[in-house]
Amino acid sequence: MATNITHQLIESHLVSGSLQPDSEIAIRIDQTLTQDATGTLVMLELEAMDLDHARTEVSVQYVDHNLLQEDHKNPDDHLFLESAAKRFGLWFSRPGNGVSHPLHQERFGRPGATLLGSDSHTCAAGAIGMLAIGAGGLEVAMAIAGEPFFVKMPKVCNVRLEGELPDWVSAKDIILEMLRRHDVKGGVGWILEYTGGGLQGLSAMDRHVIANMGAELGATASVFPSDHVTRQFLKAQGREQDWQELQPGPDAKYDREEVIELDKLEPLIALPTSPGNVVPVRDVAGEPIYQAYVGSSANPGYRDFAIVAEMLNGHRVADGVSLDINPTSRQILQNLARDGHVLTLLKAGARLHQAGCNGCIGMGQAPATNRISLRTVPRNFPGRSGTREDAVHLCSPETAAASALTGKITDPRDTDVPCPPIDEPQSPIIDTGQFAPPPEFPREVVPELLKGPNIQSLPESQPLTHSLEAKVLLSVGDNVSTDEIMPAGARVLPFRSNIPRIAEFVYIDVDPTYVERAKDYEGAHAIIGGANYGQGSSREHAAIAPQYLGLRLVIAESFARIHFQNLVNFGILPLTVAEASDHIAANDTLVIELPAEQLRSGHDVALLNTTRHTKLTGQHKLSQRQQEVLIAGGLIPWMRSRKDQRK
Ligand code: MIC
Repeated sequence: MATNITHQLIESHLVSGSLQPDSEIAIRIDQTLTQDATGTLVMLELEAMDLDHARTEVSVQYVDHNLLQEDHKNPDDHLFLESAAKRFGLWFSRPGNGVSHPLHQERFGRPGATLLGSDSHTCAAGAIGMLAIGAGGLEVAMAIAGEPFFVKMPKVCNVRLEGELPDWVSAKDIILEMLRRHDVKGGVGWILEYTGGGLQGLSAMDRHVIANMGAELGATASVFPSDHVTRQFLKAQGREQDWQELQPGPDAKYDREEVIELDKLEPLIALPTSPGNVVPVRDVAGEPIYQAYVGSSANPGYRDFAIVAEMLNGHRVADGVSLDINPTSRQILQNLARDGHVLTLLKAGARLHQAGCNGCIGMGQAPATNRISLRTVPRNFPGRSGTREDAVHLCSPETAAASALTGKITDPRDTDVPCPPIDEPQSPIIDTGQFAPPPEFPREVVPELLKGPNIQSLPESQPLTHSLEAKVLLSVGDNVSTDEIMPAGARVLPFRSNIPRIAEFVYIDVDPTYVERAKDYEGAHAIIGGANYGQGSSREHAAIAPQYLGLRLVIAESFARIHFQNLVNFGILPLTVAEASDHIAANDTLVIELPAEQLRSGHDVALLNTTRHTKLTGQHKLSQRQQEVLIAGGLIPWMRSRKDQRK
């Protein structure tokens, strides 16, 4: 199978392992990206590792999430990150410069390279023929330090795009079609490789839209070929020299193949509260809306804003609708301004926000209670918008604009405005002014990191003891997202550098008594989950904060890839037990005797439910390396012990 693009990318970066699906491989990482909401911990981790200088080809620290400066916390973090970028030799993208993913694709991404990012949407860079993977911050810190990245070898699915998109249907509808077919866990353990004649009509930023939301399918990565479209994109960005061709070989083989006939697609929409709840827009047309929101890494391109402007040209948004425009980068904003689209949007009544993630992660622009918000963002997990009783629907910019015009959910094919042809500008304004390059001699420039009072060191974790006893403090259902475990939003995000404080918010909207109960209970505790536990974001806070509260064991039917690794990295044992909730309930006490020995000796782990006096068998899917990490109490103590052994 060596000739599909995915295998070409993996083989050229393989440090250890083989391409056997499900076995552990280690790959060399060329580039990393970190953003502020996860990056502060990464920088603290680099400090703990005493790193002298980034060992990658390019590492970039972006500030795009925590932009609201309500008090000292977020700006203190910005200064801390700037000092850390200088100290460790990273590029720094200043607050307001824009969202990491499109910026990275424009400025640094290159076909054929690997990218690891502490953000689940890092996979967006697959749009230009990169192997781009989202991971927990600690693994990105290791990659910055020059260590390889370990991952289970995924299977490769070929998604062939055939034909041409009809008017009013765009890239977002393609990825929503994938979510309609496979739901939020259909991609777990897979890399999706897109090929086919339909690619010709998709720009590099259209491909970004599709690759980005591969995260919502749970896929390890999404990969596109690097072709003349990619070359044109890099040329327009003044980086044609970074282009190289990347195509599947003539006999490329795949573990699975599927076809999307683009001409047959229609506008789609994901209903609350899951990106997998996809239906045709016409099924829900007519529902009154409160907000239409355009922007985020899921629809970041110039055309995604320009088409909205063209549709609104000469019109005004319906009374009572808030049209929120969130430009993804200052560069795109400048191009939209140059071409008159900003003025058109403002005249139509749009509210213009600064370039960044903003409301996509609940950092402002929360919708009113129970009112429908149509968003071009990637996620609509419960409460993620910042409003507990929210009703966020995910759709294309065309559907958002058509609905903003009428005030109700509207299939864009039913508007009386003509479908405007929009192309990406061939000679865009290029703005690199908000990127600070790494200094030549980092350590000399910033000997000490600038830490505001809200920045606290990471709590220590403990090795596995000879017997693990844990009381079940919470039982949750299927597809619980990290947004539910560790909420984001303007209220919580400012504590991303302060684990004791952010721990106060763990599971707050699911069970507001959990934190108090965990604190009152002196011993270790367990959580029972359903299928796809921990889907969504890469935030390691969803593991570290509960660990700080005493979580040592999670039993679920299955786990999302990044969260599973984050649990291991912070010494929390993830086990699967079939129909766990039939055998274990809240308040039961579970005991695992000699856990280290059991993990090392096979994939079955004997569990005792001492409340019900029953014996259960759990399974673990840990590689040998993951077992040792877990037994040591997590990745940091494991690294320390390896260092000590070498002395
Ligand atoms: C997200 O979409 O949830 C984010 C913001 O990109 C996160 C990162 C975070 O939690 O800080 C992600 O997906 O990794």
